[in-house]
Parts: sequence; C-alpha cells; structure tokens
Amino acid sequence: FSSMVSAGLPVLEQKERYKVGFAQSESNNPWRIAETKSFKEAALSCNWDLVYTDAAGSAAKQVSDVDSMIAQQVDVIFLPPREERPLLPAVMRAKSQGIPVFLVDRSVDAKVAQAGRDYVSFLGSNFIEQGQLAAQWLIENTGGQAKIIELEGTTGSSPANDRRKGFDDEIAKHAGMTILASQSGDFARDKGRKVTETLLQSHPDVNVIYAHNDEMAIGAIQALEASGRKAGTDVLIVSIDGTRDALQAIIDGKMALTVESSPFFGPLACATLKRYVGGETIEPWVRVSDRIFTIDNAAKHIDEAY
Ligand code: GZL
Repeated sequence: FSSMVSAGLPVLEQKERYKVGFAQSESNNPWRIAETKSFKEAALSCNWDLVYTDAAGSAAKQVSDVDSMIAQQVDVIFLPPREERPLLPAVMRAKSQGIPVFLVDRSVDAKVAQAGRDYVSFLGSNFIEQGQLAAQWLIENTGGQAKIIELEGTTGSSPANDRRKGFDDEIAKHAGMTILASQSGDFARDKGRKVTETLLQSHPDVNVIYAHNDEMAIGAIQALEASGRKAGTDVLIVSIDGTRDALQAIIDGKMALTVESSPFFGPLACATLKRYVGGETIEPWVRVSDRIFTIDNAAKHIDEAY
C-alpha cells in the first residue's frame, strides 16, 4: 500500500468517474483549439466529468479559474500555466487542498515548484531540444552564415524561455550567425506580423526568421511579402508546432522547417491519470517526442495536422 503515498502528493481513490479540471490558458490559435478538442474527446472516452475554463490570455484569470476548480472540489487538475510564475500559488493551493495537479504543455518555475512534490508531473515536449533542432537545421543549411530575427513566444512562458535558450545557445557557437533582434509576438499571428514589420525596418539585411511558433511564422510571412520580399528565398523561416498552415507554407516553399510540438494531450492525460489512480509513481516529466517537418515530409503529414 506504500506505493500509493508518493512523496506527499495527494492520493486519489479508485472510483467510476472523476471530476477533472482543465484550465486552458486561451483559445486564440489553432494549437490551443486542438489541445482543448483533445481534452474534450478524452473526457468522453475516459469517463471524466470535465470542468473546462478558458483564461482568454490572462494569467490572473487562469489563477482564479484554478481556484474555482478547487472550490468545486474537482478530483484532479490538468493545467497549462500561461506563464511560469503567476500560477505557482494556485498550484500550491490545489496541493494543500488535496487536489493533484498535472502540468501539461507548459511548466512552472522549477526553482520554486517541483514535480513529485508540489505537482505530480509535467506532461510535455522538450522545448530546449526544439530550439536546438531549429538551430541545427539552420547551421547545416546556411553554411553557418545567417542574420536572424527571433520571434519569441509569450513572455514568461516556459516554451518561450526554453525555445530561446535552446536556439540561442546553439547559434552562439557559430560566429557567422547573428541574432539581430529578438522580440515577443506572444505566440499570436498578428503580433508576429506586426513585430516582423517593425524589425524589418531596423534590420533590412535579415535573411532568417526563427519563430517560437507557427502562428507567428505565418504572420512573419505576411510581413515579408508586404515588404516585397520572397519568404523562403530572400528570407528562410524556421518555426515550431506543425500546424496545417505551417505544413502548407512548407509545401509552398515559404517556410523551410517546423519542429513538431504536439497539442494532442488528451490521450496522454487519460493514460497518466489511470496510472496515478492505480497507485503508480509518475515520473516527474512525461515526455512527448516530436518530429521535424520539412519539404521532404510535409505533404505526407498535412492530413493529420490541425
Ligand atoms: C507548447 C505550447 C505553445 C505552442 C503555441 O506546448 O505551450 O503555446 O507552441 C501555443 O502555439 O500558443
């Protein structure tokens, strides 16, 4: 019976149906919409009573959404913390109320909260590796010569922090590769377009754009074309996610590469919860593995994209 008590985490008793909270951060892009759909499908197939909230891009509202789930005494919470720090108190409050929290697709500041103690586990991709893969492809395909604009994701979010770290540390090893500017487009298409427009004014010599997600990359393509540049030839674009629009842009020769960052967390959440209630100790990081999409395989995978 000792396996049930894993490092002071709340214990969930076995029962027919669980009341499961999913506190979504926003629904402003295809990735978020695909993730939500995956959770709602999982709720049906996994016999959950799903309590769903949408914080509309506000970390503060996401905190109050989690608090309302605690008040409703859900059995478990799946949380994609919009930013690494503001959600920490809510994660701690859930634990103090005996509600296990699984972080999905984004994490919290590891210097403050620990998997296996404050929350059960982080289910998600390796964002540092995603940044490294994008950098390594560029190094191989530009001969180590590039003038780069970086479009960062949501400020303070773990994917933005880690995709920047993974990419920048790799690029720093090549003197011929310069990051001219790095600015947040908040993972949003139109902000990505606007930031690219502005940065093109101050860096007309740019020949590579690295976007932390496909939505901003698509926005960057719009800005490049509005400036009379040819996306894909005058400027190479590398990105992350693997959305349908990105795969189409690759097929059209406007984007060179996107590193997959799967949004389909529903089945993994269902399987991991089953393991947890079955008494297993869950590893602190349940890793999602990601593929790379280029002109060689984009057409083959576009039908599974979102
Ligand atoms: C990654 C996820 C990111 C996606 C973006 O797990 O947090 O948030 O890469 C989304 O498209 O906005």
